[in-house]
Parts: sequence; structure tokens; C-alpha cells
Amino acid sequence: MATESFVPALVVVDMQNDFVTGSLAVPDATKTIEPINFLLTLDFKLKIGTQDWHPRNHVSFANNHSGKNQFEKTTIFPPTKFLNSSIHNAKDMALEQVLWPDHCVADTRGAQFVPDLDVKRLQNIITKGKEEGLECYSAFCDVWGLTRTELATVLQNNGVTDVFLVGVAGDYCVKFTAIDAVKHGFKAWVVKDAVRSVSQDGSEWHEMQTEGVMFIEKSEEVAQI
Ligand code: VGL
Ligand code: ZN
Repeated sequence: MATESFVPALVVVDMQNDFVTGSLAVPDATKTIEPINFLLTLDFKLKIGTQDWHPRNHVSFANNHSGKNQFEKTTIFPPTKFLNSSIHNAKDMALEQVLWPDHCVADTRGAQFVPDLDVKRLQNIITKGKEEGLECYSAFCDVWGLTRTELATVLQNNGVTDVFLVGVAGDYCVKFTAIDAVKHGFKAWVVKDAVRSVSQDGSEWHEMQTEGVMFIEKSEEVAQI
């Protein structure tokens, strides 16, 4: 009888200065550093870090939309250069976008990992959100699924079965990365004590659960799996 395989990967999402102590600081994000550093000492086939890595003219920055305030919403459409005219119609692809303070501009201090994170244990760094017109919450692909990062390939090439997610923000990049992990056929586990969110309404947990994401309350429990 074939035994079910278990090949775990840890994905540390966007533990960058701007999201922890900077321009878009997520409430209590510093409290995730200790549990994440603990998880980084455990045995995973792969330990991957992701980084939001935007150009200054990124579509998600309120500063690039005249007359709009931070945290307001606006409607965005995909840039035509990413569309295949025979299958896409930009007009039908409207998405609601939250307009953020400038954050994680490529090669700035705000985009660097937080100093206390044990980054030397990360084997791979995945950057995302590098195209000015594409928002990219998920570490797998942009919000329209028009471009992908190398994350899926790296996980598949290493035979990963289970993806453990931690970091920020629980209601944006962690949520969308976890849901996309399930869509790619991985088991996705979010370790709750190592995640913090922008909003405090808790709705992200139900959304993830509906999509098949699983949860672990405390990082110490991961050591027993
Ligand atoms: C994120 C807002 C804007 C995240 C990224 O990492 O969750 N949130 N860009
Ligand atoms: Zn961003």
C-alpha cells in the first residue's frame, strides 16, 4: 500500500520593514517574529521568503491616483500589454483596489526584511508586485492571474505536498497566497500565532476556510506534525 507522502515547505510572507514597523505597519506584526524564527529552526524541505517589491509608480499607491486618499478604494483594469486579445476583454476585468500608502519600494529600506528575522535560514526569496500596473497579493500570481512568479515551480520541483504560511498581512498576501496554494493542489496550513492582519474583523479566516485552507493555532504545534 502506498504511504501518503508529506513534504512540507514554510512560506514566510512579506516580513518587510514597511509592513512591520513602517509606512503600512500591520497591528502587532512584531509579535510574529518570534514564532516565525522558531518555525525557521524546524525541518522543512524548503523555507521560502516573499517580498512585496514595487516600482514607485505602482498602481496600488494612493499617491499615484490624483484626488484619492490612502485606504480609499478605486476600480482598476489590467494593462493591455498583458492581455491576449482573443481571450481577454479589459473592460470585463474590473477589480476593486485598495489604495495603499507607498510601501515596499524596490531596493529601499522599507522593502528589506525586518532586522530580527532569521533570514539566513531562507533558501529562496520570491519578489512580487514588480509591474507598475499589476497588483500582486498572492506570491503565486497577480490579481488577474496574467503573470506568475516562480513559487509554484519551486514547490513542485521539490515535491512539496504541504505549504505552511506565516507573516503579513493575514487578510491580503497571506490569505491570497494560501488560497492559491490550495488551487495549485497543495495542502495549505496557516499558522495563526505567526500571522497578523490589517483589519481586525477576522473575516479572512472564514474566507480561507471556505477555500480549503487549514489552520494551526500555535507555531509550537507545527513541531509535532
Ligand atoms: C500587502 C497590502 C499591499 C501584503 C501587500 O503583503 O499583505 N498588503 N501590498
Ligand atoms: Zn503591496
